[in-house]
Amino acid sequence: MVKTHQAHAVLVAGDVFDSPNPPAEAEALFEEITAELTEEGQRPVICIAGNHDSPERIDARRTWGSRQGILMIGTLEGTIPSRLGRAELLDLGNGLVEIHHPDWSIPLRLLLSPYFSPYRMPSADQSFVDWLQQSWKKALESAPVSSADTPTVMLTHAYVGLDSYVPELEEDPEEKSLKIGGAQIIPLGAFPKGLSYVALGHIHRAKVFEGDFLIGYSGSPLQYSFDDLEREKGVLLIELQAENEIKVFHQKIALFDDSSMKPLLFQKRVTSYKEAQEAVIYYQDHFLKLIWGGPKALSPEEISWLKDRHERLFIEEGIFTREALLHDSQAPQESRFFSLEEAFRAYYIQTNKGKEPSDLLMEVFREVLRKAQSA
Ligand SMILES: [Mn+2]
Repeated sequence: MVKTHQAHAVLVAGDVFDSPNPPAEAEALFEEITAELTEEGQRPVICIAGNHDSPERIDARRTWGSRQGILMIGTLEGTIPSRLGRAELLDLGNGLVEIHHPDWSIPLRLLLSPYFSPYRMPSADQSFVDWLQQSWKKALESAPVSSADTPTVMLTHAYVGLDSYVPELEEDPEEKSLKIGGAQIIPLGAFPKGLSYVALGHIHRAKVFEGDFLIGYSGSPLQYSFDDLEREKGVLLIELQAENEIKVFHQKIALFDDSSMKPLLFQKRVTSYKEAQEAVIYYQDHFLKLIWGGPKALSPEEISWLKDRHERLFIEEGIFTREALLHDSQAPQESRFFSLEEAFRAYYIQTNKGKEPSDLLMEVFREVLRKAQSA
């Protein structure tokens, strides 16, 4: 993709990893991919930490990829390497850097603002947003004046809230929320003037806000959960043009247009056991969620048949209402769904993305049930 569209640089707005302590396998994959993206130092790859990352761990790689063209920033402390593959990197302070690449017609300024937990704020005298805003302003204002044709792009990981009620973005369920309590919601108006573009990370769906300048979430390039089924996964291609004034264009590049990439997840509603069996065979190579819409619940034998044939299968059973069951003359009087235990199990599966409750949880539930019934 970077080759097809001749991207000059790749910006990764976090999260880099899913956890503060990523497994070795994830780190190896990351190293492999970034190395491929840079094409031997040709194309800078700049990553900042997100809320899932350990800032210190990302910082530990600050100089690791300098010769290859990879810059990783976890915090605003510490020194910035002076090289980025074939490019020269100038540290202008407070997260502002300037990249000079021998093949580029203009330099690029980047305001790097890795995710910062409000718990780390030096003092409580200011609101988190005010404090962030001040640090961004400080970075831009204390830097030497740039030539008029140097664009400044900001890279940050944040939940952007809307000043006026443009439809709100939903955070993805598997993301650690940044909007609970409201302290970490960054209003669109908080971003400093003088930027050409703000590249945001955190929300899995692509979204570009147009105002004084563009502010955009590229969204995650891949699907990460069954709540993330949108097939329009990809990246944003930002084109910065400097001819007296800076023009910015953006274009959404869908990953699945590239034939080597396939969607990972499928969700399918089935209404008969036969349909469920067919889906399980057909979608062997994917994560599959079957939403069961049949007239009565799948039997434990049917469920185990399906699960035995698919390693990455999730089954979501609807809760059957008492009425629906009574109307179904086929339903035996002592239907499984009349038991509270089964209703709880079905509810659990429905609200936990197809995950079965653990034996321990079911045991606790039965215990509570016994106490309630004997009370
Ligand atoms: Mn995040």
